[in-house]
Amino acid sequence: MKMDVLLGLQWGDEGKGKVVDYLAPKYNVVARFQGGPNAGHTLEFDGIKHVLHQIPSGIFRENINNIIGNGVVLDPVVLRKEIDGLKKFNLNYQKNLFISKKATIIIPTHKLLDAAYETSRGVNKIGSTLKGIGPTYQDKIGRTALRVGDILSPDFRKKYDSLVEKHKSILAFYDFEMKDLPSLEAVFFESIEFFKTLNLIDSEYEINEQIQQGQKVLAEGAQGSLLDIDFGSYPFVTSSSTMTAGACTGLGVAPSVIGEVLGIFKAYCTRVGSGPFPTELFDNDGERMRKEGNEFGSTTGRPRRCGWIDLPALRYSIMINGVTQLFMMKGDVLNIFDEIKICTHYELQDGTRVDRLTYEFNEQDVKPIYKTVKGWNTSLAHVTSYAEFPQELKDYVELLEGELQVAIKMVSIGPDREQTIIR
Ligand code: 2SA
Ligand code: MG
Repeated sequence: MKMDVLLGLQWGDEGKGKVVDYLAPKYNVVARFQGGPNAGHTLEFDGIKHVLHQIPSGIFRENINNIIGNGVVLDPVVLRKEIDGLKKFNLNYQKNLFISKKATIIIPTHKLLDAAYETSRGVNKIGSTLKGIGPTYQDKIGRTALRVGDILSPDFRKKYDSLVEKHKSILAFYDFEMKDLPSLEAVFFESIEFFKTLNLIDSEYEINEQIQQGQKVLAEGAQGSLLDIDFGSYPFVTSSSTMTAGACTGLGVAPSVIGEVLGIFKAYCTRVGSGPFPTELFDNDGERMRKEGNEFGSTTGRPRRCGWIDLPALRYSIMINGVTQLFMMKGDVLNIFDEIKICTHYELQDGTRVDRLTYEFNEQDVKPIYKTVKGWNTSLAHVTSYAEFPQELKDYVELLEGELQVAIKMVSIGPDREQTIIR
């Protein structure tokens, strides 16, 4: 009895939502363990496109229990909107959505603080989604946060007011405008009333009991390994543990219970927000990639930075997560290129070649060293099996697999559930 973990191996937006949706029938439980409304997991089926932020991607299957774990930072206002957005699908979320009482709550001033901190960083801004993620995790670690269970306490308003007082003094220090606060608070407290009607549970018991009963659990990661608070390009990271270990602490599941670790990566790279990105393309190829891949933030709409695949970065993510299976997404986006580049090493400023993401690596601009391969340069619209792949695409997949030393079990060649090719 194991819990599988599904993670993004790059900077997020690898296509995790699509894979969870595809794999969901194999699982009884899908659980989110970190992040919050900064995430945007896009699902497409039956001609419908839907973006989830905080709700696990198993929500569209009625026999799957969806758990929002203790490691998540949850915005009640966003949650209410998300649930409203699901109404048209006739889902019975009262039956299959459960929220940990130990998850942390994002309050309106967390969002204001996020903006105040970003403004104060000037040119060194993180590129935060401004959803309040960093300040909320700060309060969690600082032991001052509000948790979901607190909303049921008669003291909730008191606890809230005391936290807001602290936030206001910080906002005043940054000279940050607070005039929107009363209207934000009105919506927040309305959403809290709605929140009380949801299934609030001690999800660590639920999840461990499900595992013991032989139910199959999938932990759904958000963002990506290269945005991890410890191993990402600090400080240009998100504030949570986005790796396999984070699934243990974010759900209350022992490391010995981890089964397969499914690593999701794009056939190229994207990054939204600031920070190092060695293979980033600033030329027309980058622009074409963005257009072809529709690379715009699904939460903020920001254009994503685009570049070629980065093997040292992928190897690093595979190592820190113990990845056992790889899933390559958006292979079809590379259809437009005559030649495709694969970064195999980096060259440091002193001319040495490395293939590791060391501390020093993050501190300087490094030059990517590429191997160039021939592209397939043809549409994959009618491809339904691996055997039908153009030879160059097969070569690309097999080359990556050889370099990464982990099997690529699935290649996605389009957004629809049907365009998912199993090897
Ligand atoms: P934050 O808001 O504090 O977590 O931002 C810190 C950094 O983490 C990045 N980040 C993300 N990167 C990719 N995708 C994310 N989700 C959305 C999406 C993002 C969007 O699916 O497209 O819509 O812009 C995500 N969330 C956080 C962020 O860019 C910062 O670099
Ligand atoms: Mg996303």
